[in-house]
Amino acid sequence: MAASCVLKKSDEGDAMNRITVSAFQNVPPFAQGLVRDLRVRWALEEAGMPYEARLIGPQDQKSSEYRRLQPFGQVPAYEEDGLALFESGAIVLHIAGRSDALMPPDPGARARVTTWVFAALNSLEPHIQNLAEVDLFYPGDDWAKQRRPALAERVKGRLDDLAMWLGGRDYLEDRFTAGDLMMTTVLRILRHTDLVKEVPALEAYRLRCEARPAFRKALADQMRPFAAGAVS
Ligand SMILES: N[C@@H](CCC(=O)N[C@@H](CS)C(=O)NCC(=O)O)C(=O)O
Repeated sequence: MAASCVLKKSDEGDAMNRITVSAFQNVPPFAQGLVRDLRVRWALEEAGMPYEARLIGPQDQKSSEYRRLQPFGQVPAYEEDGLALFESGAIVLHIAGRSDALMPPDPGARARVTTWVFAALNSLEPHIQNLAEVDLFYPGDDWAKQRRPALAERVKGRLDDLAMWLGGRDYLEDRFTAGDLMMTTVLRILRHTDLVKEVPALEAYRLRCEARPAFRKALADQMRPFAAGAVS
């Protein structure tokens, strides 16, 4: 493991044995409830692992101290016992590896969970994110108007494929796992559209996962600083 991924003893201080997750002090309304620390908070709640949020702003994002935790200055970054991780998928899988609540003990079933986490992040999120960026950041631009139909078609195709997989089942596998957690947070990125609502099985799946107490708690904890009007 690269030295920059492991905090030295002298850096640990009272952070020893504590889990810390970075999150933004404030974000615009379109991003509230979508920031990717939600995935990590949710996983920790499902696993029953206490943590502290480290709220950061633009200056922190640029600092060399924070870049040691997250090379791109993004959230979430995760610190635990001298270990520093970034990338929400990697962090969720790390947590899932330690909790049956997110990943069953059978090796084959664990590999299936990993597969679904990658599917959410590689096969759905890029298309969904591209569409969301066009809609949210460039709605009036001619190039965006020309590009949007093709992006939306690609997303619809993926959503239909996912609904076909789900068929009549409640979760991607035979129970809730980290794969469902990740998939739900990816589907949420489409909340400014009706694309998920238009596929009733997927909408029911999203609502089923979001009804979990761990999700409600994680979401409330992400939103609280925004509601309090924290400034960065
Ligand atoms: N692939 C990364 C993406 C992280 C990411 O995009 N974070 C956003 C918030 S949701 C961020 O920090 N944006 C600010 C920036 O990129 O400067 C992950 O899943 O952790």
